[in-house]
Amino acid sequence: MEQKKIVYSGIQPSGNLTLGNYIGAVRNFGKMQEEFDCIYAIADLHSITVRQEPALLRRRTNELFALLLAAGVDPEKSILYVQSQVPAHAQMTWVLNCFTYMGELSRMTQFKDKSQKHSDNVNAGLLDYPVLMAADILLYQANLVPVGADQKQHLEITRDIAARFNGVYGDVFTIPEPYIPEVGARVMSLQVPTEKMSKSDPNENGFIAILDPPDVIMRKMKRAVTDSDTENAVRVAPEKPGVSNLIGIYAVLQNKTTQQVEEEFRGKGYGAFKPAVAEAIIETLKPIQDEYARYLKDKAQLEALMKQGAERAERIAVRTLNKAMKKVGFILRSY
Ligand code: ATP
Ligand code: LTN
Repeated sequence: MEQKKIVYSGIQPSGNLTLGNYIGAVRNFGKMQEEFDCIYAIADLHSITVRQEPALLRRRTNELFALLLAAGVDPEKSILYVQSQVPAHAQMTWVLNCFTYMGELSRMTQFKDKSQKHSDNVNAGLLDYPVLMAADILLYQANLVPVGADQKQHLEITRDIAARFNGVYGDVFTIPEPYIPEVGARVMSLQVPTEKMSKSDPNENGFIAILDPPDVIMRKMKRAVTDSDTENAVRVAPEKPGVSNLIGIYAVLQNKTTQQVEEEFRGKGYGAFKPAVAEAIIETLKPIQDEYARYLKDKAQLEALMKQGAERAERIAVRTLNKAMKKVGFILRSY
C-alpha cells in the first residue's frame, strides 16, 4: 500500500480563535485527515514569545484542545497534542538554531510586525520563532503544512533550514510544502479590511470569534465596514476591500465561487447581503459550538486525550531528533 502523506500544522493558544483561523487553517484540519496522516499541535511554546498570563494560557490551551476536537479533528485518526509536552521540540530547535542565520530571521515580516507591536519586549524568542516552527514541522517529516497566507514565509525558511542541514548530513529531513487554500487564505478585519482578521485585535468588532453567539455575529456583521462608494453592489473589486472580504467568506462557507455569490446578490445590495453572510457564519459555527461545550465539560476525557496525543507525538519526534543528534556528532544517552 502506498504510504500516506504526512500533514502537520500548529495553532497558538494565544486568544479566541477567529473566523480567519477557522477558514484559513482549522477548517482544513478535519477534512485532510481522511486522505493523510495528520498531526496537529497546540503551539504553546510559540505563544510565550508574547507575554502571557499563566492561568489564562493554561485555560486557553485546554479550550483550544476542545475546540479542535469540536471542529472535527478525530483523535483516533489524527494526532492532536500540546507542543510543550514533547521536549524534543525545544531540543530540535537548538540544533536548528545553529543552522539558521541572524539575517534570515531578522528579515521575517512577522518578526518585524510583532517587534513593533510589542516594542517593550523584543525578546530572542520572537526572533527565533520560525526556527521553533521549523523544528515542529521537520520532527514529524511532514510533507504538507496547511496554514494561512501569513505563514508562507515561515514555511520557506523551514525549507531552507532543512535543505541546508540535509546538504551537510544527507537526507535527514523531508522538505515540506505549504498548503494554502485558494479562497479564504487571508480573511480580513471587518473594521479595517486592508488588515488581516486577528484574534489579538483590541477592537472586537474587527473579528468574529468561533465561539461568538448568533446575536453577536449578526451585530458584528451589520457593523462591518462596507466601502464608501454609493454603488451598493455586491461585487469583488480592489477598491472595495470590505465587500470583497465578505464575498470571500460567504463563498467559502457556502462552497460557491465568488462569481456565483455576485450573481446571487445582483441588484440586492448590502442590506440583503450582510445578514445572509451572518446567517451562513452562524450556521457553520453552531455545530462546532455545541460539540465544544460537550468536550469542555468532560475534563477527564480531555486529560486522557492530551496524554495519548503527547505520547504518540513523542514517539515520532524522538526518532527524528535522535537521527539528527547522531548526525551532528552527539553521543546518544543509553537507557
Ligand atoms: P495573532 O493574530 O494573535 O498573531 P493568528 O490569528 O495569526 O494570531 P495563529 O495561531 O498564529 O493565529 O494562526 C493559526 C492559523 O490561522 C495559521 O495557520 C494562520 O495562518 C491562520 N490565520 C490566522 N489569521 C488568518 C486570517 N485572517 N485568514 C486566514 N488564515 C489565518
Ligand atoms: N506559527 C504558526 C503556528 C505554528 C505552526 C507550526 C503552523 C506553530 N508551529 C507548525 C504550522 C506548522 C502560526 O500560525 N502563527
